[in-house]
Amino acid sequence: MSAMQSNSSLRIGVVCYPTYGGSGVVATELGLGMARHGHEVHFISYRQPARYKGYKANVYYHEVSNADYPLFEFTPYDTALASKLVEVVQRENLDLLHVHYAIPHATVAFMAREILKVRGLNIPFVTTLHGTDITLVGQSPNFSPVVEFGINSSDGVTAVSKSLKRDTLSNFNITTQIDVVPNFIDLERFKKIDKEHFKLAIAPGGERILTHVSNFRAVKRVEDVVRIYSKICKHFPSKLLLIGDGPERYRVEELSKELKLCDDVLFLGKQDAIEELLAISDVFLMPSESESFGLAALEAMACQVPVVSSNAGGLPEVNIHGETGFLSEIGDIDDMAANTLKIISDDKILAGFRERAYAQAQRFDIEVVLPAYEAVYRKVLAASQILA
Ligand code: GMT
Repeated sequence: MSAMQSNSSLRIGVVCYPTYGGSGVVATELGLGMARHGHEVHFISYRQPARYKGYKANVYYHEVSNADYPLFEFTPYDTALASKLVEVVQRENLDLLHVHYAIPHATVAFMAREILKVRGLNIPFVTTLHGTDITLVGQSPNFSPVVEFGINSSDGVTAVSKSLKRDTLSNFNITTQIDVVPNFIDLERFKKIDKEHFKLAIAPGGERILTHVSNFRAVKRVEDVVRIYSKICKHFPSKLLLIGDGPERYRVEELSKELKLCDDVLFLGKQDAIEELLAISDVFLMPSESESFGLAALEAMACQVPVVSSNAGGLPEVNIHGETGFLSEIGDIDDMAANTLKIISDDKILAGFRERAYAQAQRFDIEVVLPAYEAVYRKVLAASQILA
């Protein structure tokens, strides 16, 4: 049976960053979902993806070794990855590659595809654009011509929101079709669970719990989170949980000290069981400068936590103003604080926001979104077999 037929299982190579970043999480959860749907999935990266733990049927991992040599001041990872792709595609007889985050994965996949062509093999690749590869890093003159080439050379391109598609079309000279396939959520894992004892330990006086999860990069504006909280806690008893780690953490800790909030702001660092912390949260704060989708906000909503966010990028496609939470202009901390107070000041109002946040999260159920990726794979395979 040919791989383009709608019921045949595929052998898919997945290239991603293995870290806790959004693109790595989406790549891993999607790969694992595809494996559950009967496809054979091969992760190819420099480390085992953080969300891929333990044995899973139909899932394999191939490590790219970082060949060190005294001549190299910068180890050529792109070359090592392309060589690994060539090796794995041939040995495992893969049908297609799906690369997440354009830099450098799209051009590396292009390189592998061209090498394999010379060897008589036809292997198409799909590139998923995630956000900062387009809106931030990809804009740099150090990368932009290569990013544009990588996108245009892909056999299929997906973007995680309409907003990211618009940004891609306006920032690059794009000659290929971009399909929008949103981020998704596993509602079996991210759900409201009873963690009352946990809540009591953090907020013994019944205070409301506000939560922020990110990689603490400047684009997340974590300082705004603390400033928003400093306004809220004057009006309503509450605690702030800051989850994650990254370059801005030190500055944010300093700011909390300066604002004398240390007793009520808890820095929890990187956490695996985010859903347990979301289960005790009342509002999720996401004041990002730029956010192609906002996967962390979707995870919160799946746990019935309303979201107070900026209106950056794709956030309005996820967080519906006045329904699942509120949107404000980037940097408008007064408005974000006022909106949070509107939600937390009344049990009934909070319950309504919780309900609607959960209903919205259900629209992004992995079981709804995964077939859209499968459709992109079939389309790309069909086109490449016609061209071959
Ligand atoms: O949030 C980050 O900075 C990590 C980044 C990534 O690519 O690893 O996340 C991006 O991809 C996520 C998954 O598609 C999106 O949900 C995030 O909104 C996006 N981040 C930004 O656009 C800043």
